[in-house]
Amino acid sequence: MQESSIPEDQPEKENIISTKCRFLLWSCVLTPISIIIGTVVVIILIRYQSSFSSINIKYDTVTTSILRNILTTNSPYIPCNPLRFANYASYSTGNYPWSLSTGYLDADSFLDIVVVNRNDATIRIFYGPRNGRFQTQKTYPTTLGGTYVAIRDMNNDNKPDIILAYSLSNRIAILINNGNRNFNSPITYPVGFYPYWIVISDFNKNNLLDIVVVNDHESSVTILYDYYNLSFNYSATYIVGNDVVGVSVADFNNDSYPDFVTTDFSDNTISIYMNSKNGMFKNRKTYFTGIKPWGIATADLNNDNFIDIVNTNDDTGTLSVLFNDGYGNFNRRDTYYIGGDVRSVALADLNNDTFIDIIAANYDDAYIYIFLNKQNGIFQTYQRLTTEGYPLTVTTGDFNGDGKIDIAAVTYENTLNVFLNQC
Ligand SMILES: *[C@@H]1O[C@H](CO)[C@@H](O)[C@H](O)[C@H]1NC(C)=O
Ligand SMILES: *[C@@H]1O[C@H](CO)[C@@H](O)[C@H](O)[C@H]1NC(C)=O
Ligand SMILES: *[C@@H]1O[C@H](CO)[C@@H](O)[C@H](O)[C@H]1NC(C)=O
Ligand SMILES: *[C@@H]1O[C@H](CO)[C@@H](O)[C@H](O)[C@H]1NC(C)=O
Ligand SMILES: [Ca+2]
Ligand SMILES: [Ca+2]
Ligand SMILES: [Ca+2]
Repeated sequence: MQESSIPEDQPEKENIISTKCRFLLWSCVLTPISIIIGTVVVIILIRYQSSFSSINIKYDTVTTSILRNILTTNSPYIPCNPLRFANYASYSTGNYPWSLSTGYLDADSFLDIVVVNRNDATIRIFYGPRNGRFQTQKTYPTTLGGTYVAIRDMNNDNKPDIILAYSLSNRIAILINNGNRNFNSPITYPVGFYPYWIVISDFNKNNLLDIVVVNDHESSVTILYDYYNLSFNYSATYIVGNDVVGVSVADFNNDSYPDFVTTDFSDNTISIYMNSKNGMFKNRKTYFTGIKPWGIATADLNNDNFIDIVNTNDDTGTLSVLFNDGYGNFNRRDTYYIGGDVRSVALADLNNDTFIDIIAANYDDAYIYIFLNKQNGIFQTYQRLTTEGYPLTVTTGDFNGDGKIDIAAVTYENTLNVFLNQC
Protein backbone atom coordinates (compact mmCIF):
# COMPACT_ATOMS: atom_id res chain seq x y z
CA MET A 1 0.00 0.00 0.00
CA GLN A 2 2.84 2.40 1.01
CA GLU A 3 4.99 1.35 -1.93
CA SER A 4 2.36 2.22 -4.29
CA SER A 5 2.03 5.74 -2.96
CA ILE A 6 5.60 6.69 -4.03
CA PRO A 7 5.36 5.92 -7.73
CA GLU A 8 2.08 7.80 -7.83
CA ASP A 9 3.82 11.04 -6.85
CA GLN A 10 5.26 11.68 -10.29
CA PRO A 11 2.11 11.25 -12.33
CA GLU A 12 0.28 13.49 -9.86
CA LYS A 13 2.68 16.37 -10.60
CA GLU A 14 2.26 15.78 -14.29
CA ASN A 15 -1.43 15.93 -13.75
CA ILE A 16 -1.12 19.29 -12.00
CA ILE A 17 1.09 20.63 -14.79
CA SER A 18 -1.19 19.35 -17.52
CA THR A 19 -4.19 20.88 -15.70
CA LYS A 20 -2.34 24.23 -15.68
CA CYS A 21 -1.58 23.80 -19.38
CA ARG A 22 -5.21 23.06 -20.11
CA PHE A 23 -6.24 26.10 -18.09
CA LEU A 24 -3.81 28.30 -20.06
CA LEU A 25 -4.97 26.81 -23.33
CA TRP A 26 -8.56 27.44 -22.35
CA SER A 27 -8.05 31.04 -21.25
CA CYS A 28 -5.72 32.06 -24.10
CA VAL A 29 -7.22 30.22 -27.04
CA LEU A 30 -10.64 28.80 -26.30
CA THR A 31 -12.01 31.86 -24.45
CA PRO A 32 -11.54 34.24 -27.41
CA ILE A 33 -12.99 31.57 -29.72
CA SER A 34 -16.03 31.13 -27.53
CA ILE A 35 -16.47 34.91 -27.30
CA ILE A 36 -16.44 35.07 -31.09
CA ILE A 37 -18.91 32.17 -31.38
CA GLY A 38 -21.09 33.74 -28.70
CA THR A 39 -21.14 37.07 -30.53
CA VAL A 40 -22.11 35.36 -33.79
CA VAL A 41 -24.91 33.49 -32.02
CA VAL A 42 -26.22 36.72 -30.45
CA ILE A 43 -26.17 38.45 -33.85
CA ILE A 44 -28.04 35.55 -35.44
CA LEU A 45 -30.54 35.57 -32.56
CA ILE A 46 -31.19 39.29 -33.01
CA ARG A 47 -31.47 39.05 -36.80
CA TYR A 48 -33.82 36.12 -36.75
CA GLN A 49 -35.62 36.96 -33.55
CA SER A 50 -39.00 36.33 -35.07
CA SER A 51 -38.11 32.90 -36.39
CA PHE A 52 -36.83 31.85 -32.99
CA SER A 53 -39.94 33.19 -31.29
CA SER A 54 -42.00 31.12 -33.70
CA ILE A 55 -40.11 27.98 -32.69
CA ASN A 56 -40.84 28.85 -29.07
CA ILE A 57 -44.49 29.26 -29.87
CA LYS A 58 -44.59 25.83 -31.45
CA TYR A 59 -43.14 24.42 -28.25
CA ASP A 60 -45.64 26.40 -26.14
CA THR A 61 -48.43 25.11 -28.31
CA VAL A 62 -47.42 21.51 -27.86
CA THR A 63 -47.19 21.97 -24.10
CA THR A 64 -50.47 23.81 -23.74
CA SER A 65 -52.27 21.34 -26.03
CA ILE A 66 -51.01 18.42 -23.96
CA LEU A 67 -52.11 20.22 -20.79
CA ARG A 68 -55.52 20.91 -22.24
CA ASN A 69 -55.88 17.30 -23.33
CA ILE A 70 -55.01 16.13 -19.83
CA LEU A 71 -57.49 18.58 -18.33
CA THR A 72 -60.24 17.52 -20.76
CA THR A 73 -61.34 14.25 -19.19
CA ASN A 74 -64.30 13.49 -21.46
CA SER A 75 -63.24 13.75 -25.10
CA PRO A 76 -66.21 14.81 -27.22
CA TYR A 77 -67.58 12.63 -29.99
CA ILE A 78 -66.48 14.16 -33.28
CA PRO A 79 -68.80 13.22 -36.17
CA CYS A 80 -67.55 12.32 -39.67
CA ASN A 81 -64.12 11.52 -38.35
CA PRO A 82 -62.34 10.52 -40.53
CA LEU A 83 -63.92 12.78 -43.12
CA ARG A 84 -65.22 11.32 -46.36
CA PHE A 85 -64.91 13.28 -49.61
CA ALA A 86 -65.30 12.09 -53.20
CA ASN A 87 -62.20 12.36 -55.37
CA TYR A 88 -61.99 15.70 -57.09
CA ALA A 89 -63.88 16.51 -60.27
CA SER A 90 -61.59 18.54 -62.52
CA TYR A 91 -62.56 21.48 -64.76
CA SER A 92 -60.31 23.59 -66.97
CA THR A 93 -59.93 27.20 -65.96
CA GLY A 94 -57.97 29.86 -67.86
CA ASN A 95 -54.26 30.49 -67.54
CA TYR A 96 -52.97 30.63 -63.95
CA PRO A 97 -56.18 30.61 -61.91
CA TRP A 98 -55.35 32.64 -58.83
CA SER A 99 -58.52 33.10 -56.80
CA LEU A 100 -62.08 31.81 -56.67
CA SER A 101 -65.32 32.76 -55.00
CA THR A 102 -68.83 31.33 -54.74
CA GLY A 103 -72.30 32.83 -55.03
CA TYR A 104 -75.73 32.52 -56.65
CA LEU A 105 -75.03 34.32 -59.91
CA ASP A 106 -77.92 33.06 -62.03
CA ALA A 107 -81.57 32.58 -61.16
CA ASP A 108 -81.38 28.96 -59.92
CA SER A 109 -80.70 27.90 -56.36
CA PHE A 110 -77.40 26.14 -57.10
CA LEU A 111 -74.15 27.65 -56.02
CA ASP A 112 -71.88 28.98 -58.77
CA ILE A 113 -68.09 29.46 -58.79
CA VAL A 114 -66.10 32.32 -60.30
CA VAL A 115 -62.40 31.83 -61.04
CA VAL A 116 -60.10 34.73 -61.88
CA ASN A 117 -57.25 33.80 -64.24
CA ARG A 118 -54.20 35.90 -63.55
CA ASN A 119 -52.39 35.45 -66.87
CA ASP A 120 -55.08 35.68 -69.54
CA ALA A 121 -57.35 38.61 -68.72
CA THR A 122 -60.45 36.53 -68.08
CA ILE A 123 -62.72 35.21 -65.42
CA ARG A 124 -64.57 31.94 -65.85
CA ILE A 125 -67.91 31.23 -64.23
CA PHE A 126 -68.89 27.63 -63.49
CA TYR A 127 -72.69 27.53 -63.23
CA GLY A 128 -73.83 25.01 -60.67
CA PRO A 129 -76.36 22.33 -61.56
CA ARG A 130 -78.28 20.14 -59.13
CA ASN A 131 -75.66 17.35 -58.96
CA GLY A 132 -72.61 19.52 -58.26
CA ARG A 133 -71.08 18.77 -61.69
CA PHE A 134 -70.14 22.07 -63.32
CA GLN A 135 -70.72 21.40 -67.03
CA THR A 136 -71.96 24.89 -67.92
CA GLN A 137 -69.16 27.41 -68.08
CA LYS A 138 -68.80 30.89 -69.46
CA THR A 139 -65.71 33.06 -69.87
CA TYR A 140 -65.82 36.87 -69.55
CA PRO A 141 -63.08 39.32 -70.57
CA THR A 142 -61.36 41.38 -67.87
CA THR A 143 -57.75 42.66 -67.61
CA LEU A 144 -54.40 40.93 -67.20
CA GLY A 145 -53.21 40.46 -63.63
CA GLY A 146 -56.47 39.78 -61.83
CA THR A 147 -55.56 38.46 -58.37
CA TYR A 148 -58.77 38.33 -56.40
CA VAL A 149 -62.47 37.80 -57.03
CA ALA A 150 -65.33 38.54 -54.64
CA ILE A 151 -69.09 38.24 -55.11
CA ARG A 152 -71.61 40.64 -53.60
CA ASP A 153 -74.82 42.37 -54.64
CA MET A 154 -73.30 45.84 -54.87
CA ASN A 155 -76.29 47.73 -56.31
CA ASN A 156 -78.97 46.03 -54.21
CA ASP A 157 -81.03 44.56 -57.08
CA ASN A 158 -80.83 40.99 -55.70
CA LYS A 159 -78.40 39.91 -58.41
CA PRO A 160 -74.91 39.29 -57.00
CA ASP A 161 -72.17 41.21 -58.82
CA ILE A 162 -68.48 40.40 -59.32
CA ILE A 163 -65.65 42.46 -57.87
CA LEU A 164 -62.03 41.98 -59.00
CA ALA A 165 -58.59 43.22 -57.93
CA TYR A 166 -56.57 44.35 -60.98
CA SER A 167 -53.08 44.14 -59.49
CA LEU A 168 -51.27 45.48 -62.56
CA SER A 169 -53.42 48.55 -63.14
CA ASN A 170 -53.85 49.65 -59.50
CA ARG A 171 -57.61 49.44 -59.79
CA ILE A 172 -60.51 47.30 -58.74
CA ALA A 173 -63.31 46.41 -61.13
CA ILE A 174 -67.02 45.79 -60.66
CA LEU A 175 -69.03 43.71 -63.14
CA ILE A 176 -72.72 44.40 -62.61
CA ASN A 177 -74.94 41.34 -63.05
CA ASN A 178 -77.62 41.92 -65.70
CA GLY A 179 -79.31 38.56 -65.18
CA ASN A 180 -79.46 35.66 -67.67
CA ARG A 181 -75.75 35.05 -67.16
CA ASN A 182 -74.85 38.44 -68.63
CA PHE A 183 -72.61 40.98 -66.95
CA ASN A 184 -71.88 44.62 -67.79
CA SER A 185 -68.35 45.43 -68.91
CA PRO A 186 -66.10 46.00 -65.90
CA ILE A 187 -66.16 49.51 -64.42
CA THR A 188 -62.89 50.28 -62.66
CA TYR A 189 -61.99 52.41 -59.64
CA PRO A 190 -58.48 53.58 -58.66
CA VAL A 191 -57.00 52.25 -55.41
CA GLY A 192 -53.36 51.96 -54.20
CA PHE A 193 -50.25 50.24 -55.59
CA TYR A 194 -50.80 46.58 -56.53
CA PRO A 195 -54.26 45.78 -55.17
CA TYR A 196 -54.25 42.13 -54.20
CA TRP A 197 -57.22 41.18 -52.01
CA ILE A 198 -60.74 42.54 -51.49
CA VAL A 199 -63.46 42.28 -48.86
CA ILE A 200 -66.88 43.93 -49.08
CA SER A 201 -68.57 45.23 -45.94
CA ASP A 202 -70.51 48.24 -44.63
CA PHE A 203 -68.03 49.87 -42.27
CA ASN A 204 -70.08 53.02 -41.58
CA LYS A 205 -73.36 51.08 -41.31
CA ASN A 206 -75.41 53.24 -43.66
CA ASN A 207 -76.58 50.36 -45.87
CA LEU A 208 -74.31 51.43 -48.74
CA LEU A 209 -71.55 48.90 -49.39
CA ASP A 210 -67.88 49.67 -48.82
CA ILE A 211 -64.83 47.78 -50.09
CA VAL A 212 -61.52 47.28 -48.33
CA VAL A 213 -58.66 46.66 -50.76
CA VAL A 214 -55.14 45.52 -49.85
CA ASN A 215 -52.40 47.58 -51.58
CA ASP A 216 -49.64 44.98 -51.54
CA HIS A 217 -46.78 47.23 -52.70
CA GLU A 218 -47.47 50.22 -50.49
CA SER A 219 -48.17 48.67 -47.08
CA SER A 220 -51.69 50.05 -46.89
CA VAL A 221 -55.34 49.31 -47.44
CA THR A 222 -57.77 51.57 -49.25
CA ILE A 223 -61.40 51.64 -48.18
CA LEU A 224 -63.86 52.85 -50.79
CA TYR A 225 -67.04 53.97 -49.02
CA ASP A 226 -70.69 54.02 -49.98
CA TYR A 227 -71.19 52.51 -53.42
CA TYR A 228 -74.25 54.11 -54.97
CA ASN A 229 -75.28 54.77 -58.58
CA LEU A 230 -72.11 52.99 -59.83
CA SER A 231 -69.68 55.12 -57.86
CA PHE A 232 -68.16 55.45 -54.40
CA ASN A 233 -68.69 58.59 -52.35
CA TYR A 234 -65.31 58.82 -50.59
CA SER A 235 -62.26 56.78 -49.68
CA ALA A 236 -59.55 56.56 -47.02
CA THR A 237 -56.16 54.86 -46.75
CA TYR A 238 -54.81 53.12 -43.65
CA ILE A 239 -51.23 52.04 -43.06
CA VAL A 240 -50.65 48.33 -42.39
CA GLY A 241 -47.49 46.14 -42.50
CA ASN A 242 -44.99 45.58 -45.31
CA ASP A 243 -46.08 43.59 -48.38
CA VAL A 244 -49.56 43.13 -46.97
CA VAL A 245 -51.30 40.17 -48.66
CA GLY A 246 -54.68 39.35 -47.14
CA VAL A 247 -57.51 41.03 -45.30
CA SER A 248 -60.50 39.73 -43.38
CA VAL A 249 -63.42 41.67 -41.90
CA ALA A 250 -65.29 40.85 -38.68
CA ASP A 251 -66.54 42.56 -35.54
CA PHE A 252 -63.74 41.70 -33.10
CA ASN A 253 -64.84 43.82 -30.11
CA ASN A 254 -68.57 43.05 -30.32
CA ASP A 255 -69.67 46.68 -30.77
CA SER A 256 -71.57 45.71 -33.97
CA TYR A 257 -69.17 47.73 -36.19
CA PRO A 258 -67.02 45.73 -38.65
CA ASP A 259 -63.28 45.75 -37.94
CA PHE A 260 -60.50 44.38 -40.15
CA VAL A 261 -57.24 42.41 -39.94
CA THR A 262 -54.42 42.08 -42.50
CA THR A 263 -51.49 39.68 -43.02
CA ASP A 264 -48.25 41.70 -43.17
CA PHE A 265 -46.11 39.30 -45.22
CA SER A 266 -42.69 40.87 -44.64
CA ASP A 267 -43.25 41.91 -41.02
CA ASN A 268 -44.41 38.49 -39.73
CA THR A 269 -47.40 40.19 -38.15
CA ILE A 270 -51.09 40.68 -38.53
CA SER A 271 -52.45 44.23 -38.21
CA ILE A 272 -55.81 44.84 -36.57
CA TYR A 273 -57.88 48.01 -36.81
CA MET A 274 -61.00 48.58 -34.71
CA ASN A 275 -63.81 50.62 -36.18
CA SER A 276 -64.25 54.07 -34.58
CA LYS A 277 -68.02 53.57 -35.00
CA ASN A 278 -68.12 55.86 -38.01
CA GLY A 279 -66.40 53.57 -40.51
CA MET A 280 -63.03 55.21 -39.95
CA PHE A 281 -60.01 53.53 -38.33
CA LYS A 282 -57.37 55.04 -36.05
CA ASN A 283 -55.06 52.83 -34.03
CA ARG A 284 -53.31 49.83 -35.53
CA LYS A 285 -52.46 46.92 -33.28
CA THR A 286 -50.08 44.17 -34.42
CA TYR A 287 -49.49 40.60 -33.30
CA PHE A 288 -46.71 38.26 -34.33
CA THR A 289 -47.55 35.21 -36.44
CA GLY A 290 -45.23 32.68 -38.11
CA ILE A 291 -42.85 33.66 -40.90
CA LYS A 292 -44.40 35.30 -44.00
CA PRO A 293 -48.10 35.34 -43.12
CA TRP A 294 -50.23 35.02 -46.24
CA GLY A 295 -53.85 33.87 -46.13
CA ILE A 296 -56.32 34.92 -43.45
CA ALA A 297 -59.84 34.04 -42.36
CA THR A 298 -61.95 34.85 -39.32
CA ALA A 299 -64.66 32.95 -37.42
CA ASP A 300 -65.62 31.94 -33.90
CA LEU A 301 -63.56 28.79 -33.40
CA ASN A 302 -64.42 27.91 -29.79
CA ASN A 303 -68.10 28.96 -29.85
CA ASP A 304 -67.72 31.70 -27.21
CA ASN A 305 -69.34 34.20 -29.63
CA PHE A 306 -66.11 36.12 -30.16
CA ILE A 307 -64.45 36.09 -33.55
CA ASP A 308 -61.04 34.41 -33.75
CA ILE A 309 -58.38 34.58 -36.47
CA VAL A 310 -56.58 31.94 -38.54
CA ASN A 311 -53.71 32.83 -40.82
CA THR A 312 -51.28 30.79 -42.90
CA ASN A 313 -47.50 31.28 -42.78
CA ASP A 314 -45.86 30.70 -46.14
CA ASP A 315 -42.27 30.23 -44.91
CA THR A 316 -42.84 28.17 -41.78
CA GLY A 317 -45.58 26.09 -43.44
CA THR A 318 -47.82 26.64 -40.44
CA LEU A 319 -51.23 27.89 -39.40
CA SER A 320 -51.51 30.45 -36.61
CA VAL A 321 -54.76 30.39 -34.63
CA LEU A 322 -55.29 33.53 -32.56
CA PHE A 323 -58.05 33.62 -29.94
CA ASN A 324 -60.14 36.67 -29.11
CA ASP A 325 -60.32 37.40 -25.36
CA GLY A 326 -63.71 39.11 -25.81
CA TYR A 327 -62.30 42.61 -26.07
CA GLY A 328 -60.58 42.21 -29.42
CA ASN A 329 -57.19 41.24 -27.93
CA PHE A 330 -55.47 38.21 -29.43
CA ASN A 331 -52.81 37.18 -26.95
CA ARG A 332 -53.36 33.43 -27.11
CA ARG A 333 -51.91 31.84 -30.23
CA ASP A 334 -51.70 28.18 -31.23
CA THR A 335 -49.60 26.92 -34.14
CA TYR A 336 -50.22 23.92 -36.39
CA TYR A 337 -47.55 22.54 -38.71
CA ILE A 338 -48.17 21.49 -42.31
CA GLY A 339 -44.87 22.19 -44.13
CA GLY A 340 -44.27 23.67 -47.57
CA ASP A 341 -45.81 26.97 -48.70
CA VAL A 342 -49.14 27.19 -46.94
CA ARG A 343 -51.09 30.07 -48.45
CA SER A 344 -54.85 29.89 -48.71
CA VAL A 345 -57.11 29.10 -45.76
CA ALA A 346 -60.88 28.70 -45.50
CA LEU A 347 -63.06 28.13 -42.45
CA ALA A 348 -66.26 26.04 -42.46
CA ASP A 349 -68.05 23.41 -40.41
CA LEU A 350 -67.37 20.33 -42.54
CA ASN A 351 -68.82 17.74 -40.15
CA ASN A 352 -71.94 19.66 -39.05
CA ASP A 353 -71.14 19.71 -35.33
CA THR A 354 -71.47 23.55 -35.15
CA PHE A 355 -67.70 23.91 -34.65
CA ILE A 356 -65.73 25.56 -37.41
CA ASP A 357 -62.99 23.50 -39.06
CA ILE A 358 -59.90 24.70 -40.93
CA ILE A 359 -59.16 23.98 -44.59
CA ALA A 360 -55.72 25.01 -45.88
CA ALA A 361 -53.95 24.72 -49.23
CA ASN A 362 -50.24 23.98 -49.51
CA TYR A 363 -48.77 25.49 -52.70
CA ASP A 364 -45.84 23.08 -52.39
CA ASP A 365 -47.57 19.72 -52.75
CA ALA A 366 -50.82 18.33 -54.11
CA TYR A 367 -52.97 18.28 -50.98
CA ILE A 368 -55.69 20.19 -49.18
CA TYR A 369 -55.17 19.93 -45.42
CA ILE A 370 -58.19 19.74 -43.13
CA PHE A 371 -58.08 20.24 -39.36
CA LEU A 372 -61.24 19.14 -37.55
CA ASN A 373 -62.21 21.17 -34.50
CA LYS A 374 -62.13 19.15 -31.26
CA GLN A 375 -65.12 21.27 -30.22
CA ASN A 376 -63.01 23.59 -28.09
CA GLY A 377 -60.98 25.57 -30.64
CA ILE A 378 -58.16 23.00 -30.55
CA PHE A 379 -57.71 21.09 -33.77
CA GLN A 380 -57.02 17.45 -34.56
CA THR A 381 -54.07 16.26 -36.59
CA TYR A 382 -54.79 17.08 -40.22
CA GLN A 383 -56.52 14.87 -42.80
CA ARG A 384 -55.62 15.44 -46.46
CA LEU A 385 -57.36 15.51 -49.81
CA THR A 386 -55.34 14.85 -52.95
CA THR A 387 -55.55 17.63 -55.56
CA GLU A 388 -54.57 17.64 -59.22
CA GLY A 389 -51.60 19.96 -58.66
CA TYR A 390 -50.33 22.70 -56.37
CA PRO A 391 -53.50 24.26 -54.96
CA LEU A 392 -53.34 28.03 -54.61
CA THR A 393 -56.74 29.12 -53.34
CA VAL A 394 -59.34 27.04 -51.55
CA THR A 395 -62.95 27.83 -50.70
CA THR A 396 -66.06 26.04 -49.46
CA GLY A 397 -69.76 25.84 -50.29
CA ASP A 398 -72.59 23.34 -50.68
CA PHE A 399 -72.32 22.66 -54.40
CA ASN A 400 -74.84 19.82 -54.74
CA GLY A 401 -77.43 21.13 -52.28
CA ASP A 402 -77.30 18.18 -49.85
CA GLY A 403 -76.58 20.38 -46.81
CA LYS A 404 -72.98 19.22 -46.54
CA ILE A 405 -70.19 21.73 -47.06
CA ASP A 406 -68.00 20.88 -50.06
CA ILE A 407 -64.55 22.16 -51.03
CA ALA A 408 -63.24 23.78 -54.22
CA ALA A 409 -59.70 24.80 -55.10
CA VAL A 410 -57.82 26.17 -58.09
CA THR A 411 -54.56 24.48 -59.01
CA TYR A 412 -51.32 25.19 -60.84
CA GLU A 413 -52.49 22.72 -63.53
CA ASN A 414 -54.96 25.42 -64.68
CA THR A 415 -57.85 23.52 -63.20
CA LEU A 416 -60.65 23.86 -60.71
CA ASN A 417 -60.98 20.85 -58.39
CA VAL A 418 -64.31 20.25 -56.66
CA PHE A 419 -64.54 17.78 -53.74
CA LEU A 420 -68.05 16.71 -52.69
CA ASN A 421 -68.54 16.00 -49.00
CA GLN A 422 -69.89 12.48 -48.41
CA CYS A 423 -69.87 12.21 -44.65
C1 LIG B 1 -76.25 58.83 -61.08
O1 LIG B 1 -75.08 59.19 -61.81
C2 LIG B 1 -75.36 59.80 -63.04
C3 LIG B 1 -74.05 59.96 -63.81
O2 LIG B 1 -73.00 60.28 -62.93
C4 LIG B 1 -76.07 61.13 -62.80
O3 LIG B 1 -76.38 61.74 -64.03
C5 LIG B 1 -77.36 60.83 -62.03
O4 LIG B 1 -77.98 62.03 -61.67
C6 LIG B 1 -77.07 60.04 -60.76
N1 LIG B 1 -78.32 59.64 -60.17
C7 LIG B 1 -78.57 59.78 -58.88
C8 LIG B 1 -79.90 59.31 -58.40
O5 LIG B 1 -77.76 60.27 -58.09
C1 LIG C 1 -71.38 61.56 -49.62
O1 LIG C 1 -70.59 62.00 -48.53
C2 LIG C 1 -70.90 63.31 -48.09
C3 LIG C 1 -69.96 63.63 -46.97
O2 LIG C 1 -68.67 63.20 -47.31
C4 LIG C 1 -72.34 63.38 -47.64
O3 LIG C 1 -72.67 64.71 -47.31
C5 LIG C 1 -73.25 62.87 -48.73
O4 LIG C 1 -74.57 62.80 -48.28
C6 LIG C 1 -72.82 61.53 -49.22
N1 LIG C 1 -73.63 61.07 -50.33
C7 LIG C 1 -74.29 59.92 -50.30
C8 LIG C 1 -75.04 59.57 -51.54
O5 LIG C 1 -74.26 59.17 -49.34
C1 LIG D 1 -72.24 41.23 -27.85
O1 LIG D 1 -73.05 42.37 -27.83
C2 LIG D 1 -74.44 42.10 -27.82
C3 LIG D 1 -75.17 43.40 -27.98
O2 LIG D 1 -74.68 44.37 -27.09
C4 LIG D 1 -74.80 41.36 -26.53
O3 LIG D 1 -76.18 41.06 -26.51
C5 LIG D 1 -74.00 40.07 -26.49
O4 LIG D 1 -74.22 39.41 -25.27
C6 LIG D 1 -72.51 40.35 -26.65
N1 LIG D 1 -71.86 39.08 -26.82
C7 LIG D 1 -70.94 38.65 -26.01
C8 LIG D 1 -70.41 37.31 -26.29
O5 LIG D 1 -70.53 39.32 -25.07
C1 LIG E 1 -76.73 19.16 -39.51
O1 LIG E 1 -77.17 19.21 -38.16
C2 LIG E 1 -78.46 19.73 -37.99
C3 LIG E 1 -78.72 19.87 -36.50
O2 LIG E 1 -78.31 18.72 -35.84
C4 LIG E 1 -79.48 18.82 -38.69
O3 LIG E 1 -80.77 19.36 -38.57
C5 LIG E 1 -79.10 18.75 -40.18
O4 LIG E 1 -79.95 17.84 -40.83
C6 LIG E 1 -77.66 18.29 -40.32
N1 LIG E 1 -77.29 18.36 -41.73
C7 LIG E 1 -76.73 17.35 -42.39
C8 LIG E 1 -76.44 17.58 -43.81
O5 LIG E 1 -76.48 16.30 -41.85
CA1 LIG F 1 -71.29 52.13 -46.15
CA1 LIG G 1 -66.14 46.28 -33.92
CA1 LIG H 1 -66.93 21.10 -37.28
